[in-house]
Amino acid sequence: MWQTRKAWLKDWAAPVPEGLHTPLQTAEFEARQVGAPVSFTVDKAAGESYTIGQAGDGWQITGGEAGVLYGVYALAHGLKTGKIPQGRQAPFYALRMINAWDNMDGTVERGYAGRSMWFEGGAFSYDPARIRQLGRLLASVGINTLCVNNVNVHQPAQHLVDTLLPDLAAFAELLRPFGVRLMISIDFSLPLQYGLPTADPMDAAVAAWWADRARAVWQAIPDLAGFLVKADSEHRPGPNAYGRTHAEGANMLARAIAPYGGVLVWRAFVYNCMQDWRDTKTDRPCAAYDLYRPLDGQFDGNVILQVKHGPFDFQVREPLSPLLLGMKNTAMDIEFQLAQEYTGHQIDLYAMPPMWREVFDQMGKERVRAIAAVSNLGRDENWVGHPFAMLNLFAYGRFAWNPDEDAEDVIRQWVKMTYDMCPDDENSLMKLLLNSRTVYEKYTAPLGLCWMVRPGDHYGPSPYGYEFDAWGTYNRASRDAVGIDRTEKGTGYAAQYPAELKALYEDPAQCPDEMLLFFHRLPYDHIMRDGRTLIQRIYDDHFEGCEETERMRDALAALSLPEPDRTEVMERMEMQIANAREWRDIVNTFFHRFSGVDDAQGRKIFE
Ligand code: GCW
Repeated sequence: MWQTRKAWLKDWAAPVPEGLHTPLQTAEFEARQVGAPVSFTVDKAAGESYTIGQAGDGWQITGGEAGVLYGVYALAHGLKTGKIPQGRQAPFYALRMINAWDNMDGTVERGYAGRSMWFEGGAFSYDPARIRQLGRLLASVGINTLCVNNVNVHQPAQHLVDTLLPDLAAFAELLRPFGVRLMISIDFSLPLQYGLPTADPMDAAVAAWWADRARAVWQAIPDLAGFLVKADSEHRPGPNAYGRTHAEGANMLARAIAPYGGVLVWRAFVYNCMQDWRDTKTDRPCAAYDLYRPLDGQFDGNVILQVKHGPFDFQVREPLSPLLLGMKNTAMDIEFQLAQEYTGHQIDLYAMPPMWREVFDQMGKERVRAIAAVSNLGRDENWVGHPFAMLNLFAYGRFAWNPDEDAEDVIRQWVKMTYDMCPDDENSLMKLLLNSRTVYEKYTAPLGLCWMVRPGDHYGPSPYGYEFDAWGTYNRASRDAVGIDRTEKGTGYAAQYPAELKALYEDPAQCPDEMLLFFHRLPYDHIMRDGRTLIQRIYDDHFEGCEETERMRDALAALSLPEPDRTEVMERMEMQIANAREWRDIVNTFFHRFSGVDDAQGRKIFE
């Protein structure tokens, strides 16, 4: 049988027994492992919040039904890290979601940790003990909602709203004692599969059909959180086919589920994926703002517009999506991707907290009403493929609860809770993780240029792989220059930002280096703020990034990591070094061939 053997769950390795039905029962069970007496007072009105106090030689936790469970995990974590939360603790976002991209055939779209934990062969198929462990895993970092199926809804997942409802309900029951509610992704055109001639959202029969489905769904799972929809995006059906707006499409569904308290999460990841690369006017990052900004204020109260944090698609470096700053009258949530699709496939190290800190600092936590992240979990024994990839799930939970978290502090907490190491080792691992994103960024796509990955699987370099394709993903590198002018003189993208940011991005002398080629098309001899030329900076970053991966290996080898983590980590580190070399050599050769400029330091660039 599968067992938890590490992560911060290492103290919680005992199986979770059957027969727990409520978060309070789970809290009482978990409390037995704290090592001191814990008593609970449940005050329903307190919801997810809790307070931890000392009581004699033990502890007293007061909170709402889910709150006491969060409280017991916080207590256990606090005993381990030396930081027990003081005063009343409440989550900043009420809806803290994981979006699984699990398909019912058992595959996971962009999954790097094995097959689905709950689907196989077109059906629900799981080890209940592991699903209970999953509940504990999610609850222990405060995640309260799990969308179980891929936003690309393939058959038979369409039947989650009818014949699969009993199975879905049984699955929901397993996670309920952990305060985790389910959500499902639905296909906008579903009525067509059921004999209706149209899926037009303004058609009364369509609306009635959805209302009827919603009734059946919530009858089976009264606490279902809602529906998640990817519509008119990457060939998915949507309201556009009927000449309707996304507000009309979303509101029709929202009204069907409103009587049951359901939320309709509508993804804003919409762009022309059939672009002609010859067309230099259309600019994919503009797409979402152009589409949704005019609809601001038109969405019903239970619609949440889910916006990816950047305007492209989870690239190594992107500016904040301007939609997140521009929609003032629409409830939104921000979507992150824990699955490392463009950030190293859970082979290369890429700790996300520094990125999230930047996002929240720029956006302001109040701009969104909820938070979602694409899952990095799978059937692998260690859940996430790379033992350190667990940090991202842990940290996501922390930021979802409190978006004011400090990146370094969260990483340090995870290290402390995961490994028993001496303070020097703890520090060294924390620093390595904190820096891992910068290293990855250096050896991959330079200065905010996106899409230099291998098409399809998105691992490894292919600087021109997406250049003559239909996805709106171009760097337009030539003999003289590289990048796309997204200022007002160019595609106009920068104008989607508030004035101050627009001014910053429009001016190459002020634009942050890491975003320079996202906003500007520049010649290779452009002088950067530090005096280096653009081409030299590209070479330097690639050589340095690659050298840094070798230093990371040495630092990791010196740590007292337990097995099997040590072996897994070191094996993946070798793969990361090989990947970094490939990136370095291909990207440097690519730009050397175009520019004809040699490296000022005479390092090896292949012909
Ligand atoms: O980046 C793309 C991924 C697709 C994904 C899509 C999305 C689920 O490559 O695999 O589809 O984003 O977010 O909808």
